[in-house]
Amino acid sequence: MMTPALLSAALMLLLLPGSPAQDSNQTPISIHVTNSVTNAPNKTYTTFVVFRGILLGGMRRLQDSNTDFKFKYTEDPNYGPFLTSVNGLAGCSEERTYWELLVKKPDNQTIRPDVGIGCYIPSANDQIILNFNKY
Ligand code: B12
Ligand SMILES: *[C@@H]1O[C@H](CO)[C@@H](O)[C@H](O)[C@H]1NC(C)=O
Ligand SMILES: *[C@@H]1O[C@H](CO)[C@@H](O)[C@H](O)[C@H]1NC(C)=O
Repeated sequence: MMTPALLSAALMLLLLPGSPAQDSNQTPISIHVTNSVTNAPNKTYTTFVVFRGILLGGMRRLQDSNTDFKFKYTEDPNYGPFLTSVNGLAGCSEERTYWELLVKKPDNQTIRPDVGIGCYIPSANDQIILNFNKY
């Protein structure tokens, strides 16, 4: 049973920040973690980027606010941040697995950006798909 105090605290959590889509300087996106190799269940999160902000910023914001979402990346000297691991699952060159970046646009078209998480600038309501895949 929830005490009234706990209940109102829980309500505050629902009503305060964390639902950022309302503010006009925030570009709402969702992040979907999918797995084409093992068909593990999909995970969906919502976050936002600032005006013309990069995807990596939205991913950091999500990681800071949601203990259920974690990622790691390395710094490539030429292309910048390379996503190496999501929610504890890492790509592996021996197994030829990696985290692929896909984006489902509001018109339902899925694109495969020709840049990584440090260069992609999401549009409002982009569904970012981080898909564990083989190459
Ligand atoms: C092979 C390859 C890959 C392989 C690399 C693994 C491997 N062991 O082979 C895999 C399939 C993993 C891959 C993934 C991606 N790649 Co790639 N890849 C290439 C390719 C064809 C050759 C790279 C290479 O072997 N160079 C020779 C070696 C000796 O040099 P190297 O510096 O050690 O190469 C490393 C880097 O290129 C790095 N790398 C590869 N791709 C990417 C992408 C990003 C964003 C980063 C930071 C690093 C990186 O991995 C290589 C091996 O360690 C190049 C195009 C080209 N012809 O150069 C594209 C290329 C580098 N990739 C590109 C892209 C966009 C991606 C993805 C973002 C695609 C996607 N939408 O998912 C993802 C990365 C997502 C993530 N996890 O962050 C772009 C980068 C452009 C940019 N300015 O960001 C390129 C230039 C192709 C293009 N579309 O124009 N890629
Ligand atoms: C998981 O996401 C992928 C890629 O968007 C989709 O094709 C698949 O149908 C989804 N699976 C489930 C169970 O929703
Ligand atoms: C995209 O797909 C969803 C779910 O299938 C559907 O409800 C929506 O109308 C589609 N949007 C467009 C622009 O086709």
